[in-house]
Amino acid sequence: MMSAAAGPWFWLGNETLKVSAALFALNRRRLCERLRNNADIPKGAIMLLQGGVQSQRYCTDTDVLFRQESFFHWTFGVTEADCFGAIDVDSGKSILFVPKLPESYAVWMGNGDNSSILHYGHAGAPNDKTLTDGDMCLFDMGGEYYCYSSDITCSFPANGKFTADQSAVYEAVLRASRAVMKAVKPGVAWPDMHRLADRVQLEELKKIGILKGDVDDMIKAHMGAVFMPHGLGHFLGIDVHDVGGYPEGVNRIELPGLKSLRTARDLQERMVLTIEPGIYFIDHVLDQALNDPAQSCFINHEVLRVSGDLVGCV
Ligand SMILES: [Mn+2]
Repeated sequence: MMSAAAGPWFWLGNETLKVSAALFALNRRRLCERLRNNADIPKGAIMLLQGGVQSQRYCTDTDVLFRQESFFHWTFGVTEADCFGAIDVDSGKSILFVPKLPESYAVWMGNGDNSSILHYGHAGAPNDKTLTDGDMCLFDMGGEYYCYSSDITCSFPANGKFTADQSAVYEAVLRASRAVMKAVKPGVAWPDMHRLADRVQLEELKKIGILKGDVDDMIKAHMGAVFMPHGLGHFLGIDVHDVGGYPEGVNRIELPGLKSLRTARDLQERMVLTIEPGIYFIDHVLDQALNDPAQSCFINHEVLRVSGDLVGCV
């Protein structure tokens, strides 16, 4: 193997093997040479390879464990799903086509900087960053028993001890969670629970000093979605994001944050939902807010810069 060669490599950290990207460049060169020496291949041939496709479990939004298609891996060494690759056989020039994902699709598992990326860290794109002192860890996980799902998200400091900033943000999220727990009951509208969590978190961020101004005005400016750009929670059942969120007559609320809710229904007895508020410091979301005068006026820029970097997510 061409391990530890110069240039980019695949590496899972610590004592694991570094595999140089040069290996795949070599594979492509060998492939082109063979094809050029093959009388059946015409001049000017272009080879197009399709990488492995990410699929979902039946009609759910749960990903099936992704593993790259073997020929594609040999040729390009790409771990991501849904790519294509083209190679000009004569020149050996290759082009990799990667799927265009919306900026907001960036996971619920990570550490350090990555923990504020929604849906980061799965088999296809493992969270391979080494935990360092001072990092926050976010685990979004759950066991399944006899096909019934659970969802237990937790945040904790990697070194076992919160910094003052981390603890303040953690407490803010905990307060939001407790407030919703107290208010939730049959008959309440789920979007109102999301709004409640937003309000508590904004009040707390104001206390911490990251935000300033009137909380009602912040809500009108959709500041909640800057720090919690996802829905408050979702139905749990045989699917982790269970069905029935938008039956006929229930419409999605097309507003920041609220539009991500997986249901906008009034709650009924026997419904099972997760309550998982969170505060995330996501660079591209914060940049948007900082560039929008209607939102940036609520942000204490200096405090955000310092605390945001230190906390990442809770
Ligand atoms: Mn969840």
